[in-house]
Amino acid sequence: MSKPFNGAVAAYIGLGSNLDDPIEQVRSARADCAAIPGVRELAFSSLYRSSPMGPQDQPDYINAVMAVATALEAAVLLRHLQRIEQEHGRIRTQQRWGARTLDLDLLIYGEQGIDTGELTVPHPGLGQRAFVLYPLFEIAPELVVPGLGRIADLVVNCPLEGLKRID
Ligand code: PH2
Ligand code: MG
Ligand code: MG
Repeated sequence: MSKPFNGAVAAYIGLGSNLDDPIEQVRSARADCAAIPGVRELAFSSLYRSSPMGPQDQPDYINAVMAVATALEAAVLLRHLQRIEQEHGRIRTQQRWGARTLDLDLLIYGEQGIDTGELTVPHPGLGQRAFVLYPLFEIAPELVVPGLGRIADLVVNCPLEGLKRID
């Protein structure tokens, strides 16, 4: 993985989709994220397939993790991620953990712990979710997750739960 440019922060974005050609959703979302002004891609994981966490009456998910260098503040980056979700036809429903065309989660933003009403970083649940931890470990095996510790330790304590790398 290449290094962030001067003054930039290394951030990690979790991508997920289980509707409307999920592989293509994730691939094109990668390009959309890399095209955000003030963002540069550092690394992108393989794509992974997993059964849904949450309601089971929905299709399998495709997940990946992207590392970026960014000069944007976390809240501004989040706003761009929400815009891209909208552009991918994301419909927000009342159902928790329901199916979606595209989910972009700001997983980690430098060393920062952020907890405002709209944004919690590191992302809650990151430490327990195989579909986040394994792709993250693939691209950043030396990473220390703020507040949670070494990614290598998190991964060994997280069962694969049927997660499969698909490329
Ligand atoms: N995202 C959800 C709900 N359930 N399950 C998998 N396997 N992967 C996801 O990305 C996922 C999920 C809501 O964000
Ligand atoms: Mg999510
Ligand atoms: Mg989300």
